[in-house]
Formats: sequence, structure tokens, C-alpha cells
Amino acid sequence: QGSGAPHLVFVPSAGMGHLLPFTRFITAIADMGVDISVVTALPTVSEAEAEHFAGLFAAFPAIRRIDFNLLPFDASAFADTEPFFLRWESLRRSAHLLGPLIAGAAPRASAIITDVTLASEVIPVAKNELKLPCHVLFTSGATVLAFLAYFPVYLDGANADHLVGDVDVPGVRRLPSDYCPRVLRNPDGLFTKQFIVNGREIAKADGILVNTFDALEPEALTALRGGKVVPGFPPVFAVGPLKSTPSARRSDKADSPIAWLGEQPARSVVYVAFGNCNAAALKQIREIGAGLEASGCRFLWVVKTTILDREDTAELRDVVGDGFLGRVQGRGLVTKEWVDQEAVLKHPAVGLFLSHAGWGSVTEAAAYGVPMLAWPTLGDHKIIATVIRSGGFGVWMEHWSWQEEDSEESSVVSGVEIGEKLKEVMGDEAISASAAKMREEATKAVAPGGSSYRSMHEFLAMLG
Ligand code: BUP
Repeated sequence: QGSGAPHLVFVPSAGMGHLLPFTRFITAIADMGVDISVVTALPTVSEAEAEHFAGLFAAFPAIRRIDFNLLPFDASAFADTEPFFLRWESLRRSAHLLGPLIAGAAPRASAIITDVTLASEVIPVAKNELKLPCHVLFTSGATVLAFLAYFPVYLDGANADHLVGDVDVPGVRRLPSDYCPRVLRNPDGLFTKQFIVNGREIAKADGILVNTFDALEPEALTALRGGKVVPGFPPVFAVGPLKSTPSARRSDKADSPIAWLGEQPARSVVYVAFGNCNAAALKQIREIGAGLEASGCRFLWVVKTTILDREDTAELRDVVGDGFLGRVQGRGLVTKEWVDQEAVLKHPAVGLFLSHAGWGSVTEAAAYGVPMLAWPTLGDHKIIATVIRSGGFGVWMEHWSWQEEDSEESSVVSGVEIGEKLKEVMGDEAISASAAKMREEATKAVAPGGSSYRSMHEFLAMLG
């Protein structure tokens, strides 16, 4: 790094699912002759984020950190709004401060790479004020990107009253209304407003980076690149699957789940995790436990009882119920701690991933050839589940609902059903074979000459 190298300024957003693709992309290009700065909004929302930022800066001392002090934000007008949406709004409302902050960067910035949740605010700052190219690092898949980009067009046309019906994304697939993020059904909701303005503005970006690869989402990538979704859409660079950063934590400790996995037979363990933003109701957590117990499988289960890890003070044994930990001792490991998920999925002992189908989790499972049992919970998960289904490397339990923390709904998926499905998918040779094939494709994509390798180099060449 040094004089003459392009200087990229990254503007990540809140939430580990948003931060991780940024640090992964940064890790991928850190040694490729670019200068890098990272805008860091403080304080972070979760402990996991704070540690992750610290790990990135420790691993790459040459990367500059631009502290971003957010303006006070009164969230009282947004009762019942998810904490991450509020945080995004707070970042968005302070985004105009980024102009002077980035203008003062030395060496002069060459391009900005923003998270999609901030796109409608950061793209104008970059282009109008700083006269810099602005790219978006999209933190979900190309299929969701196509949905986001097409959604404003869909609203302008068929559906003036903003009620979400089936959305037929041109060249990609028809998404029944039930697959679309539930939050979009509220036209006045904060997320809906952010989603629409970001969806419109993203078309003005200079390029869009996506942690995906051609074989994982062929339809969406072809349609986006061919201008079928939105005519004149910016170039889409599929650069995944991106590998983890050197800051991954805990995996080297003797008491880590990785050490435990080392003692289990190949492909014998079900890994269960529902991401950072999904906490099931206690009743559902207990049924998942019953299902794991009934399945007879070995398992590693990451339990979350609150959306923000700072607020998670519940004792594990109270959460999973009396006697559970004793009954499954030796065959199941249950934790409320952050685990190094990529190291888990890479481990030969893992044979199945019961997952909420968050994009990070899906790309990791695809990269390591781990079959998935998808249990989409909210947001873009059902759209992502269509990618798992069409790729054939997992099963989507379409009728499994998700009872959220504090929800009034009474439908809970029973332990009996969960246990049976786990057993069935663990033994499904066809799914295993598709997962292994996906792993091969992922490996080819990032190897020299592969589609993601070429995309990454095209992107870097564009920076000049
Ligand atoms: Br929990 C957990 N360790 O213990 P997704 C998650 N992760 O490494 P998201 C860990 O977080 P939504 C843990 O590897 C993945 O890269 C995991 O991203 C990592 O879901 C990331 O899967 C989680 O996209 O939820 O963003 O948490 O999709 O609902 O926003």
C-alpha cells in the first residue's frame, strides 16, 4: 500500500450479517495494492461487532479507521421498530457528515464502498459532493438484490397502494407475496421506506459487489447483468464466496466447539444456528431441543434468546429446560456464545446445517458443501430459501413457521416433526451430492480463472 494506490473508503452498516461481508471483502483485497479506510460508527450495536472491528484493525495495521460520531437520534417516534432498523436510520441521518469526513482523508479517496442500507444517503454524498465513484457492497444474494432493485418498479406499476402481492422479478423468479419480507407489508414502516429509497438509488451506483458466485445464483446474475430486472443497472460483480477474516475468534481455544467437533465422527453432527438477529420464543426453543434429542443425531446448537447480544442475560439451562443439558451430554453441545461459524461449517464432522437461511450462512454452507435444512424466519430469508431449493443443496420447510420472541402466535413446530426431518435430511444422499457439487463450484469460482476471481479483478481494474 502507499502512494499511487487507489484509496477505498468503506462505509459498513450495523449488524454482524452486514459487517462480516465488509471485513471479508476487505480481507480479500488487503494485499492487492489498494489503500483502505473503514468508517467506524461508534458505539457499535453489539459486543460481537465491537470485537470484530478490533480484530480487523489488529490484523491489518495499515488499514485506517475513520471514526464516525453519530448525531443524537430520537427513536421515540418509532415504537416497536427492530433495533437494527433504528440503528440504520441513525446512520442514515448522520450520513451527510461523511462528506467532510471523507474529504479530509489522506491520501485522497478514490472511491467509496457503502452498505446497501445507507445507499440512498451515501451515493449522493459520494457523487454530488465528493465527486467520487460509489459502489455498493450488497450483503445478501443476487436474488435479493434483484428483488430490491425491482421492488420500486413493481410499486410504481401494479400496486399504488403499497400492498405487497406476488412479485414477478423479471428474468429471476416469481416470488409469492408470502416470500417477500413481512415488514414491507407496512407501507409506513421505517424499513419499508429505507428499502424503497435504497432500491431506487442503488441503480445510480457505479458497481455492485455481491458475495455470491455464478453457479449459486445463475438466473439472478444473468438477469441483473442483462438489464432485465432494471434496464441500465450498474455492473454486478459476483466475488464470492468470500472467506473469513483472520480475526475469527475462539476457534483456537481448547474448550471451543471446534475442539469438540474434532472428537466426533465425519458428517455426524447437525449444526443449528439462526444468525444474529433471530431469537425464537422460549416454547419454540424447547421444541428445537426436543427435536435434536429425538433425532438421535449429534449436534452443536447456538441458542439466542434476544436480538441484541448485550441484552442476553438468560442462563442456558433455564432456556433449554430442566435436565436437557445432562440428557444430551457427550452427544450435543449447546452454547449461547458466538462461535466461529465458518470454522464449524468447514469441519468434516458437520453433516447438516439447520439454519434461518441468512445469506452469510447460506454462502458458508455452499462454500463448504454442507447440506441445509432451511427454516426461514423473517426478512429476506424466504427469498434466499428459493436459492437453496433451486441449487438442490438443501430442503426448505415451507410450512414451518417461526414464533418470535414475545410473539402472541401460538403455532410452534413440534419437536417430533423437527426430529424426524433432521434424521431424514441427514440420510439424504442426493442432497449431500448436490452440496458437494456446490462446494466444487464455489472452489472453482474463486480459483485463478474462475468467475468470482475474474469479477474481483475486473472490479479492481475499474478503480484505476
Ligand atoms: Br449467531 C453466529 N457465529 O455464533 P447471516 C453467526 N456467525 O460466525 P444474520 C458466527 O454471522 P439476518 C455465530 O458465520 C454468518 O457469517 C455467520 O449472517 C456469523 O444471518 C453471520 O447468516 C450471520 O446472514 O441474520 O445477518 O445474522 O439474515 O436475519 O440478518
